[in-house]
Amino acid sequence: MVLRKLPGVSASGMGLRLSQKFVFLLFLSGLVTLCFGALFFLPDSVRLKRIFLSKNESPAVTVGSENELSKKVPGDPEHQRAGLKGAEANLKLKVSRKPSVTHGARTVERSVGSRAQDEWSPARAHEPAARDERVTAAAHNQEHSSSFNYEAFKKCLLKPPMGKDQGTPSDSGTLQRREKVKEMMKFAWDNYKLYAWGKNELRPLTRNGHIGNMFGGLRGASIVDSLDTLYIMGLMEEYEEAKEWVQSNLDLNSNGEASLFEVNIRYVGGLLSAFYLTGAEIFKQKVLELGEKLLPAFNTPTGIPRGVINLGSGTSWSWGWASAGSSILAEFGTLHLEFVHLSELSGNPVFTEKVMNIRKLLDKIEKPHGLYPNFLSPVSGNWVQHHVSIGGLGDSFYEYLIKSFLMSDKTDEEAKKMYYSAMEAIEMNLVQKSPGGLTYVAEWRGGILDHKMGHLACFCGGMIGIGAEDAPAGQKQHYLDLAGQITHTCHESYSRSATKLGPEAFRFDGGAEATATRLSDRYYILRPEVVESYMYMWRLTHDPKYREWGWEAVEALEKHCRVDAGFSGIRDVYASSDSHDNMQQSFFLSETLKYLYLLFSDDDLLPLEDWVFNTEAHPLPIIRKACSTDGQTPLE
Ligand code: DMJ
Repeated sequence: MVLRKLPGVSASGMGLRLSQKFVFLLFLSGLVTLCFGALFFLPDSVRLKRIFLSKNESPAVTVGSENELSKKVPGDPEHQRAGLKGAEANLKLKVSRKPSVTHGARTVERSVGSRAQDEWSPARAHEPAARDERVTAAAHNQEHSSSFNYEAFKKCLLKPPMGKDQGTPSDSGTLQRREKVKEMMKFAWDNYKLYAWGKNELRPLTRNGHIGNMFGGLRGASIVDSLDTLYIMGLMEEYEEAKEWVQSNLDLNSNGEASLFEVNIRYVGGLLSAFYLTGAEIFKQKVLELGEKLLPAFNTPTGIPRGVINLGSGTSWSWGWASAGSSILAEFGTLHLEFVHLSELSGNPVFTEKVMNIRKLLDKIEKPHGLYPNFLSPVSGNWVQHHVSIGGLGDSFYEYLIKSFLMSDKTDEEAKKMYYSAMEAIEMNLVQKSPGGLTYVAEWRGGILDHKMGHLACFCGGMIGIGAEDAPAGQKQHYLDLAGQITHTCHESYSRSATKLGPEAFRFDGGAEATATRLSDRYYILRPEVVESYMYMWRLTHDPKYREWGWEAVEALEKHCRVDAGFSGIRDVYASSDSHDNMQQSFFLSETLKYLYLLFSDDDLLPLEDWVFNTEAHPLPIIRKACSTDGQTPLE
């Protein structure tokens, strides 16, 4: 090769300069590679975040994609259960994985959200900040939790939790119905015990257990979810078995990815209730241990937790199906009741601080038409998408506002104010009357109404009912009427089907009146929301129709969902022959059967003057300031 001579530069001189440059460049790139390499190969790869992101930032790791989501059949239990399936493997491959469709949550929504933006390889090691916080909380809990005085707490209750006679109704017809519900619980429990003991749910057709991925490797969801139901129903042998399992087998040292929301409402809620009802120390010990493990989820720039947390490392992620790495209103808005009780039991304010921070942010942020959209960025603290719903993705946030007010012995004025202004906005923008005269709550997408109501949204009859008492002047009757009308509509969605069970979603357009128009909305997975509203409306009005409607539901469950080895959801409530989904959901034991049992009991069983139910129907006591925390000054 002939080198053309550059002016003033000899051939050998030019060669020297070129090789010098080459060596220099080589050195430079080596240096850069070394620096980055060192960072990546440090045992804690999270260090990168501390260099490139702000102090509390932890990168959004997306799990799943909307495209994958829409390929699955929503009624398919595998789809509903998909959750974090294959999470570990997929994350290692850095690919989008199956979405979380936490069927059990009111956050279930299959068609919203866009493919989330970033895909990160998550940190596998402990994040030191998370670890430190856990260690501090654990130390604090150990030091202070023994100061919670259970006997003093009991004296603070206005009435005995179990009523004067376990809520036994005086008329024999109602008693017989209640006995039937108890028998259903025993049947569901016995089969779970026989075929799925220690697993999360029973698969009644194949007679085996299901573990799933929602609980981050925790086991025994049906056991923890059932503790209080068994106790309330007086199934004491079964309750003792459940307690013994918690004592000997509930291992909280799992290392999987869990839905923060699901673990909170089922495990934290279940253990808290079991402790408050029975006083058994083991439940308090376990729930405080679990509460500590959830704390790192709040380590985001805003303190709004992400949806998924690794219970081992404390690292958290956003759901892949959630718009642009956002967090879900119904998930981060459904922690308040349990976290306040964690502080109450531990004497450690950190739990309350975390949820109060969420509350403050939501109170301050601008709301379109006074409405709360379902997706919020945990990084910027801004809404990500203007989809509003009192059903999936939004629901229990509203429920926890009014229940926080009630649980605070009506002292939490902020929760009260936020609840009633949210209700006003909902009434103004979402509440509709169908051509046939049915009142329903539509969904809102950037100002456009979607005339559908999900089964999940049917809880709001009960919620609006219990909120009526403290409504702004002159509105009490209005709210009671609205609660009654919505509960009536939800009952219609049941009575218009062949099975007398309601579909997952029903519509009010194209001539539909409370019926599902899409095949994919026709399933029923043993959900509680409709009977939940019957129970509250019964307590508030004593209108016998609510007990009749509850009994219709019992008969339909017996006819269509009872199989040889438990209860199962069905795929089509309009079909003349049943196709079962092979899943006995844990919320069937914790909620559906508990609400039915309470519906046929006297009001003094878990009186509403003393108890609020979390969104998984676990009763939590109202905190009376005079008796709070130190437990020293009980009301007499
Ligand atoms: C339950 O896990 C809870 O009620 C939750 O708030 C919503 N979904 C299920 C029951 O449908």
